[in-house]
Amino acid sequence: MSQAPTVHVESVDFVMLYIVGISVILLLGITATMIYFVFKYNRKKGHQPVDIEHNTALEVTWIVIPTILVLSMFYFGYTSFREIRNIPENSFKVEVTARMWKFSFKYENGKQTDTLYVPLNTPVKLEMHSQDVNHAFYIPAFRIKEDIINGKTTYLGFTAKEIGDYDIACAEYCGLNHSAMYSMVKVIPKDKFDQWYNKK
Ligand SMILES: [Cu+2]
Repeated sequence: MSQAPTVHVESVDFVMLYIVGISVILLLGITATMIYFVFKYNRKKGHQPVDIEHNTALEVTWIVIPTILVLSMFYFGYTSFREIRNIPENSFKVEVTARMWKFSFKYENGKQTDTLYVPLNTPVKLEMHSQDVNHAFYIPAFRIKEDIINGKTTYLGFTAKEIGDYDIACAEYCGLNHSAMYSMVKVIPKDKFDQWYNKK
């Protein structure tokens, strides 16, 4: 298997697996217990029910364990979110413009493209704005997504670790051709990128 295309992939995938894993264990455990109780405690003829008022040990358990689980989900989610939002100051900046129904990219030297070109192993900061309605910038392979809101600049950052072409999609319904609003990010080696970037 090839390396993950950005460092965010592993932490986002870990949080995803962690939450889904816990949910599956709980779903199976609760369903099995429920079915078992249906048979064990079904009402039998002549049975006198016992009135149980409370059980401190049980109540403490079902408060403490779920609280720890939920807090741990928050912790892993928050630390990976912080990692994604922590964009180095010296990042290579690209201005992203979204409009119905395409993205365009403008670089600091004035170059403009419909496909996003970025150098390998270099932190990139996307400064995004919309010319019309709300859109969202999504690179599934990098596990990053952010809204692009009219009248406001939002941003995203990543450092590509693997050469390749990756899809960019609009992830906010923005009208008739929303489903066709795709672009591509091309990650290329630094020397090749510089060649392309400095070509008039
Ligand atoms: Cu859109």
